[in-house]
This record gives sequence, structure tokens and C-alpha cells, in this order.
Amino acid sequence: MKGENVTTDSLCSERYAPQRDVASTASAQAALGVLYLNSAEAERYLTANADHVLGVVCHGNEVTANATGLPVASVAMPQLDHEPLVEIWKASERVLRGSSGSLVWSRGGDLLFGLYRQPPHEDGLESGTYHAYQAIFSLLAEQQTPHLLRIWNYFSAINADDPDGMERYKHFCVGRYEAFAESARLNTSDIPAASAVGSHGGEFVLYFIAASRRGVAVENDRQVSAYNYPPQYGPRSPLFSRATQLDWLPRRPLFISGTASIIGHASIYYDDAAQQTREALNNIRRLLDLAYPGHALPFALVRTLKIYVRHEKDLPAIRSQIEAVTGKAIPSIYLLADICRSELLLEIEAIAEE
Ligand code: 3EB
Repeated sequence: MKGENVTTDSLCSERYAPQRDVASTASAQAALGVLYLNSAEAERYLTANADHVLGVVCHGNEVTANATGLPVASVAMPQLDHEPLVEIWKASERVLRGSSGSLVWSRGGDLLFGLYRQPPHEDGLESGTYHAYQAIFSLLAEQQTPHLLRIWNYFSAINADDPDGMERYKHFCVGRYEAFAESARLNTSDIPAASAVGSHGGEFVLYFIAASRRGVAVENDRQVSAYNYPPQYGPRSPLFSRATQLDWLPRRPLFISGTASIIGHASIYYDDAAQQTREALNNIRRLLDLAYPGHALPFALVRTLKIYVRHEKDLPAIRSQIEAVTGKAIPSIYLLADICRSELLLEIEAIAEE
């Protein structure tokens, strides 16, 4: 994570300064915020602000100051290039919590943060995914937050084949599709932004943000919408939007999905991590232009980047392209992970706001 503190009105992303008073750091106006803290800072923050924390995501590290019922996602993706940071999602409003089965959730005003976790599904990934999404959709109905805005999907061995010879990512897509179809969620305006990334072992972990209000799905005209990919990528289409904008919040935050070096529906620049990085950033720039028309410096709107890197050796090339295109000031977290097509060397997701 590199960069200055960033505090904004609706979606606040900040690198917590440990010397500062914890209470005064909490941004009362932020509807939704994300912070990246080291483990010690995170413990202090969680102890002092438990009432406003929606959930926590750890990459290899752990937090112990785990307020009762707090959703804590443990993602088995080693963080590269920095001491391990804890991702903390916070709400402006006091949160309510609950759990049922494999789900743990927090509710802050109109927004719901949820975590679904299960032991790894070895050859049952497809039905495991189907049941996970079914459980999520029932929770959304119960909570009257029917609109799934953003979801992160993490599971191991994403590029490995199941015993039937089909890649696990494709099985995941089938299970997801069946659950969306059954819940009458194939309407393209209601498909969430997403990342689906391979972890290095660990559990099957989905975490998500839903709301009582609909977001605006943003598609990228440089790319075929994933839900319209031709069947060569699997018997059921991936279901995600390229980005979702929360247009009812101040500063209109935008969740940009995992974005790769794909033009049309084809991967480009095999074996060239620097070129793939530039093309992924071109795709992100296009989404920023569509969501915030007329901005001279679209990357100035990006608050955080998360970069999934397949091979650690490519980190310097990837990082130098990102810094050249976006400037060094964007807080960025690099994770060692597998991307859902074996030729893709990296994928970049982002959160932006005006
Ligand atoms: C792509 O554009 C790259 O299946 O949920 C990116 C983000 C990708 C989300 C998903 C897949 C997913 O197709 C892969």
C-alpha cells in the first residue's frame, strides 16, 4: 500500500495513520469506507470502532480483536511487496450483525456486507457455488437488500480440471449461473461487479456488498460483456458486470470488477505482463470515462487498486506500468493469486469515486 490518506464523503479509503486519535479518524459522513491497516493498527481500530465495522478481509495475516460476530474473511493469497495489511470495511451507521449457516453479515443502513465461507470444495465446486449463491440470495431477500452490487469469489486451484476434465473456474460459472437463473436474476441490469480469483489453498470464500437500492451496471464497449461471452469459455457464461456505480451516494462510488487484458472476448499479449498491465489499465480507464464523463484525469478518481499477480517474478514489471499510468499515489495492494484464464498473468480491480 502506497499513498496518502484519502478521506471522502461517501466511500472513504484511507491508510490509517497510527499516531492519530482513532476516534477522530472515523469519517462520520462516509456511507461506506475501506481502510488498509497493518495488523497492530487493525487490532486497535477494530477495538475502538467495532460498532461501525462491516467486515474484515485478511490476506495471510489474522486479527484477534474479533468483535463477536464480525465477518472476517481469510483469503489465502500472499501479499507481495508490503507488510500484510488488513482490509476493513466500515459504515457511517451503527451496524447490526447476524449469521445463518455459512453466512455472517453486518447491516449498516441501506447496505449489507456479507461473508460466505466453507471448507474447500474439492470436486464439488459447482454445487458448492450454487448453494452458496442460493444462501446469499435468501439472505438478501430476508434483509430486504435484494441488490447484489459487488462480490469477491475466492477458491483454490481455479485453473485445475475437475475429474470430468472441465476446469474448476468453468464449474464455478455453471453453479453461479444456475443460482442466478433460479432466482430470476439474469436481468443484466442486476448483475453485480465481481472478481473470481484463485487462492493458494484456503477456504471457499465469497464476500459481498448488497443494498436496498439498485446500482448502475457499467459495461465496457472495448470488451464483450462477460454474460455474452461465446461458449468456448464454458457452458455457462460468467455473470458479472464490468463495474457497478452506487449513483445514489455522494461522490457516486464505482466498484470496478477484476479487469484483465481482454479485448472483445479474447485475451491479448500472452506471456507479456507489462503489456497485459497496460491493456487492463486501458480497460479500467474506459470504465472511468463512462462512469464519470468528461474527467481530464480519470485515474485521479481511483481510491484503491487491488492487483492479482500470477507469478511473483512479474511484480516489478506490473508495478512499474501501474505507477507510470496512474501515478504513484494510488493505494495499491498486490496479491499472489491465479487468474481465471491460464494465459492471464494479472487482473486489476479498483474502487473509484468523484
Ligand atoms: C474476464 O474479464 C476476466 O467470473 O466473476 C474477471 C472478473 C473475470 C470476474 C468472474 C471473471 C470474473 O473475463 C475474468
